Amino acid sequence: MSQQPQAKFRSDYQSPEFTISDIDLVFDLDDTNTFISATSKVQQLKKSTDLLLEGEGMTLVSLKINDVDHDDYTQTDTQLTIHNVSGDFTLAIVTEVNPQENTALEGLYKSGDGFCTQCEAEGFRRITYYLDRPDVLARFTTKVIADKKAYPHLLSNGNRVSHGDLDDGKHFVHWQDPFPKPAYLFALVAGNFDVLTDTYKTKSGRDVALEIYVDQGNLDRTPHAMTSLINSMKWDEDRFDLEYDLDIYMIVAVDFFNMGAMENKGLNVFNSKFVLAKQETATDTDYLGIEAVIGHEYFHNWTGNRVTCRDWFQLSLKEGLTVFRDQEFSSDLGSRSVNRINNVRIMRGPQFAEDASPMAHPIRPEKVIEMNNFYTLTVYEKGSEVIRMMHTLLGEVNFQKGMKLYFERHDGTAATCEDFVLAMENASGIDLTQFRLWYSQSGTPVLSVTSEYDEVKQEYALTVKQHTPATEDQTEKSALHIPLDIELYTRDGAVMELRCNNENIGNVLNIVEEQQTFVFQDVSEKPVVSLLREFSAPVKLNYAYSDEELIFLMIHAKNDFARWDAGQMLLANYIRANITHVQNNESLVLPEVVVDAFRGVLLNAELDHAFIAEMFVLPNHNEITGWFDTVDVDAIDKALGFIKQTLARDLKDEFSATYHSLKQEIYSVDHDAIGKRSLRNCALSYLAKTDVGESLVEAQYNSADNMTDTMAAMVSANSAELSIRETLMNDFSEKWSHDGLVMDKWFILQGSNPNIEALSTIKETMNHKAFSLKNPNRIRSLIGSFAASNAVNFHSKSGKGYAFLGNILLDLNVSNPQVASRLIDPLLKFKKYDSDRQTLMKEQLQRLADLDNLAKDLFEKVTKALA
Ligand code: B3K
Ligand code: ZN
Repeated sequence: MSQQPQAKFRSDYQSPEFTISDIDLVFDLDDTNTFISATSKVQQLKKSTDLLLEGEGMTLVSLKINDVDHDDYTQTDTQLTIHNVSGDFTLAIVTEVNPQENTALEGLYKSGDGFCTQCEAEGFRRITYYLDRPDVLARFTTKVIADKKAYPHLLSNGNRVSHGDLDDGKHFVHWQDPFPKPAYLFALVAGNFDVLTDTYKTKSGRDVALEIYVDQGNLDRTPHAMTSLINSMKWDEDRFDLEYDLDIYMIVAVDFFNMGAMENKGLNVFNSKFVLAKQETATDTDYLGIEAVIGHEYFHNWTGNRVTCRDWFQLSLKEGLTVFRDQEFSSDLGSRSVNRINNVRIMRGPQFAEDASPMAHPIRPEKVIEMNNFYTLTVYEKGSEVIRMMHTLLGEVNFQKGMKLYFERHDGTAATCEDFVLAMENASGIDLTQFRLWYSQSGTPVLSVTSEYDEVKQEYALTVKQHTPATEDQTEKSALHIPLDIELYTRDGAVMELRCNNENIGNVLNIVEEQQTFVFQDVSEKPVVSLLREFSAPVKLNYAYSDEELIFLMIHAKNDFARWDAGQMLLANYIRANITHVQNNESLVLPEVVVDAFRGVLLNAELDHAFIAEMFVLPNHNEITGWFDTVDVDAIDKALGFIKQTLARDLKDEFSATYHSLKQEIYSVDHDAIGKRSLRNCALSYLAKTDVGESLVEAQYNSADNMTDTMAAMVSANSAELSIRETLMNDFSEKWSHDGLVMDKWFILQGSNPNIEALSTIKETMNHKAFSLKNPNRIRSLIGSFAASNAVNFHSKSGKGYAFLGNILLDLNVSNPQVASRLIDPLLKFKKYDSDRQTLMKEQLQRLADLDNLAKDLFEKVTKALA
């Protein structure tokens, strides 16, 4: 390491010394020598006469102040300081960049044959020297010049104001964005696309042109994205009273993209994975993912773009809130319970794991070296849970009043998380003083609940203790304001009224102390309590439920989520017990009453198909890892395998009947059809573990007319290690090797192959013609799935899994540090494993730490982990 990367602290925030009100950009696009001229109106705001601009990885060609060459500046690798400037002036800078060589996919780069940009968080500084911070908002105009034949479409933010032909076969398009914006929302795209167009009439009657740009030949995979966009626009009007503001909304799908999508003003750039879908190529999960991500980016237009973040520490202001909005959108359009279940799985699995890792941070981080490292599950998903808790405490009406006030106060500006909470507080009159701690305290709180019934007094007492264990970033923790949603049931399954201090109360208890007791009156019999309904707070719950109580709740709880959660707790009890049995060489057990409870779910005709399928999804390896201080990888695997096998064996007839009764003759993607496929394929995954597995899986693969069913057959063959697996894998690869996006599904199966020879196959797979270490989707599919969801092989005692990942990380450290920094996460969690494994994992981290060109993305994580 030549120079150690420096951390920035939230507490050091200073408002800018200068600002920029307008910037005119001209791009002369070329694969290797692109010239960018940027002319900005600059205003001095404070005393300093040194204008400090950010900029990296480009050549400064010229610099003028008020049209005059200016050479009074100093330059480093990352900054340009222009001396002796004051008042209002015009700054004209010309820079040169090489998009072709930009494999980090930040700034301006080539994706396939086209050009595109990614500027969040700090990519604009790779295009020109600029005040690249979110609290500098400028009006942008952008003129894009490029060869007309190769790049017939030239796109940027805002409205197209002029276009025309130039010499040498070139042409230009001039764009103007009337809304002042921070540089991270800038975008440019150039290429030769097919376009799907439509229009949307807003509720005030304005027509908005909708355009979706995709690689040529992909038009038949765009209708679902368009429908999702139109649904998003309508939903935001109906639920949040928010209307779109420009005359055009464009989405471009690109194949080379570091994340899911980007909400650039009026010109979203998307990973093609979240745009392209048709029956033959996309699964139901893909369809739902597209709807969610299209919604998410669209909702950013208000929560992110109209009101942006003052500084990057406030990221959750836009991300937590926008995730909350997209979750609500998916829940309003589809199944609320299935959505909630899946969001909670992410919290309890990978988000809790992040809290327990060296990267633990509050949803509003205090200290950052590389901002891209903080686009995390904590900022996004836990951030959304924090918004959801406010929604729970305020109710929909007050919450919407809060939103309205927030926009009245902050539209067109850069705001803070505190601004948001204050708006919620002022609009509702509800005191959120203690609640604010959720923004600054990291870690997963643990709620330990005990209960006592007094038959004589007819009183039921719940004692709730909260404790947040220390995290690697923060040792001292205080009591949080936790909304705890509960319900009490009689033996017959009737809901009891909640009476405390002679008053009827609602379902949400306010936990604000380290220990609190709630005494409920007029409780005529010993109740069964349903706790943390809807996962009303992002906490771990400890309560000594008996099997009988959990089975009771699986049947009688009034909402689906509580029923599912009871099922999960019941399974958890036996997963834990069997892990211990494996370790003690005892025989494994799953009592008949438990199997019967699940049989009851499968046969319950009143339940939604999709919901039943969720009931049968066992907690995964990563979630279980979070239950222990030290993890026994092989014991978890055996315990999970045993439970799946036992349910499969004992419920074989029921699964079989379910499987055969849910066959659909005609394919459609409505929620009912998706639910049926989901349950049928869930049954298949269990039946794959029985003697009919090979034939059923083979028959389904051969007769499938859609990717959901094809993949379900392959996933079943993969996880049950059926002998048919090889045949199916070969057939699929022959059929789809021309299509990287479809092949990603196949790469995931290679990466997550439980067979003990998997790693050598994965290494061979890297030579597959559809694989490329340059493409983030391919890397994540093959290598990401191996490191993150192939526990037994990744954590092989030989250390070969770790070394393989280490080698890949050495490569990506140079070519794409952002992707490397996501991939490294499983290695950071070495403290969870036995000492031999710890040594092997740390060796790989040390190899990286020893590099003298370690990217700051990896530097931040590796140094934290090894500290
Ligand atoms: N705001 C972008 C994410 C940017 C990530 C930068 N490393 C997409 C989103 O959250 O909508
Ligand atoms: Zn977002």
